[in-house]
Amino acid sequence: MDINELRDIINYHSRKYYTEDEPEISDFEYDALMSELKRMEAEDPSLITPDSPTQRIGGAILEGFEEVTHQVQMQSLNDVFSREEVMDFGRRVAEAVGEAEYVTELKIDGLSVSLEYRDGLFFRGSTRGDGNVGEDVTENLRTVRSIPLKLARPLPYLEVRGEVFMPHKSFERLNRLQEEREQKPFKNPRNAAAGSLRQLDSRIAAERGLDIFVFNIQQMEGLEVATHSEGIALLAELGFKTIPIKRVFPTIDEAFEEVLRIGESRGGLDFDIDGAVIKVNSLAQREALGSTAKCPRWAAAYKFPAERKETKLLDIAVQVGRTGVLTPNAVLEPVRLAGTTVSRATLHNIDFIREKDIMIGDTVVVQKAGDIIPEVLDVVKAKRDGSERVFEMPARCPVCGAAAVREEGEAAVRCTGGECPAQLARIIIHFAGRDAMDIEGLGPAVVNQLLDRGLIHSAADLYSLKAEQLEELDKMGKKSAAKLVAAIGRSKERDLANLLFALGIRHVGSRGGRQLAQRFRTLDALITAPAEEIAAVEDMGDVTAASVKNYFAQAQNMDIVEGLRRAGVNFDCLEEAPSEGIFTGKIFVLTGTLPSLKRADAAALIEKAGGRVSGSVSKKTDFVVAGEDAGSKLDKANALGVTVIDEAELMRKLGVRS
Ligand code: 3BD
Repeated sequence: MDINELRDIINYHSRKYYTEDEPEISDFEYDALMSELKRMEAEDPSLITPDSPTQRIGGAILEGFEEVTHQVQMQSLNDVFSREEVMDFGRRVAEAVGEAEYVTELKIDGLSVSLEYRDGLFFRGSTRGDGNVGEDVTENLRTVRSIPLKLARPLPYLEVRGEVFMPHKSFERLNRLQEEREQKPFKNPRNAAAGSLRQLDSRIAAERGLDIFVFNIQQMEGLEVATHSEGIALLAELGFKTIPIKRVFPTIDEAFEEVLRIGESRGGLDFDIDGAVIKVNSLAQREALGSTAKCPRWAAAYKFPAERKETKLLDIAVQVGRTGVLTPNAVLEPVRLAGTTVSRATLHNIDFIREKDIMIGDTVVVQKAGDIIPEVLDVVKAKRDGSERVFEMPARCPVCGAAAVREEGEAAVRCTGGECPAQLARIIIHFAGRDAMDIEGLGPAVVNQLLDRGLIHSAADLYSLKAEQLEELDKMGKKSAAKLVAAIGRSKERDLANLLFALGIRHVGSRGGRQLAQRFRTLDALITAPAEEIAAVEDMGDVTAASVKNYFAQAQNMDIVEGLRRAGVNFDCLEEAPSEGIFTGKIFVLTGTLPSLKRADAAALIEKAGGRVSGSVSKKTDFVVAGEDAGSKLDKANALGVTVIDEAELMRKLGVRS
């Protein structure tokens, strides 16, 4: 088959599946077509086109996001909270333009983005930012399957606006994965979508299952429409997943009735909405109504109140979290709330319980707002019958029995047991993680068994495990036991950067581990380094420095370090020291378009001379290299008094004649 034909066929089925939710072929058939396309493109990469469905899996890794100045401002919406306010809105419209037709839309709880197409091809996607300047997130948006890379008709230019969101299904899968990787779960789908859109590595964004509803034409060349509903119909025809518009309402009262219906049915949706938007349909009337500073006068957003219910607080269960924090959780008589049955809710911390005077047996008010996790809001004291009991936070960790203490100025009560199984499992799973020691096959199931059977008491003990011991574990055969022993052995060769991250020092992430390794070169040099020297390293500060010092000051941590040393774990930075040159120790930020150098080339030149290129301007930045259309990074540099130079100046410093 001709490659163009194949691509069109896949794009057609992709649209059927992701945009219209009406697949015509099975996943299996779809995958087979994709494999064939990948094979053909691999054979001759010159056949890859920007609208190829293979270009949606991500791959580009950015240093930071470029700024995008929106040609048409991305406006805000006026919020209304009651029937009266909606009617006031309708009256103001009628006074200005007479009778008007309305449409009612769901208000998706996501993030607003702009999508731009030139000659029918998607060329840029950006966040709303402050409405005037946003960030270029094209690479991440390209991975959203419901965004067409090529329009059904090649308009010269089109800019549309839509709301990117994470469907509940994707959100639940993501948080399951976060848990498996021992990473903090996202609080709600909105935060998860925001985090995904701001990934510098688009492969991560690609895996997050984002979706979009397009709701506005910002600019269009080559076609005209007279009403919003026509505009939305046109966008659907062009291949977008559009915000559903049921019908046009001849009066504001009827539009508001639809708002109430939306509110009642919202529990049944696979995504979060936080309200409904009422809009005037005629574009001529919109023009006549105009805008205030930020909001059009022709639209109003009705915010739904968060759903709340009363139920009985049966008990308070204390959980030991992954960081050793003891959290009180409400055990509730199950209630239906915003579409799900709720039997657990957070009580935050002991201060909250005391402040609200909440007792076990009380009737409490629970709320499920934007967040998936319900919370106890308040107590209904009038419903007490005298059988209620005061709750006390346990003085000992319910898992290991070690003292549970509350640090000065913190609301959290923490388990102090350095060997608390609840924490130890977490620490060791983290130690084995991909960015840490990368021990494949050492997941939660294995770690828990090793701890339960007393085969290990710390990460250092992993290195004395024998294949015969591992074979005894559930679901572990001879082969996987041998593999695991080999993986543990290989981890001894990991870089100091990975080891530092693996140790789980508070505030030291994988990036921080790398910075520390690069700077101090050996673990022993870091252990003896004064706090000021640590704080001076890029990405570090006083808090991290104190945390590093504190970590190595603890006897049980040094026991682990010594255990690792005895096991033969590498304590050195293997990565080459950054090249020495006139820019050694200097941090650069690139912004705007340089006259002749590509960004990557400028970065390479700087790094070759020993400098580092960072994505954002801070007090630690030494030079900002600014080109044409430099935006907020330049402003920030000026505000912080950072030296700003141009390409010519950079070349002079490098001793290159231009
Ligand atoms: C939605 C503005 C107008 C084009 C301005 C009328 C405020 C977020 O589903 N229509 C929608 C949705 C949002 C919209 C407009 N229609 N603006 C709309 C919207 N169906 N969510 N928004 N937004 C989008 C915002 N975002 C961040 C910060 C401040 N405002």
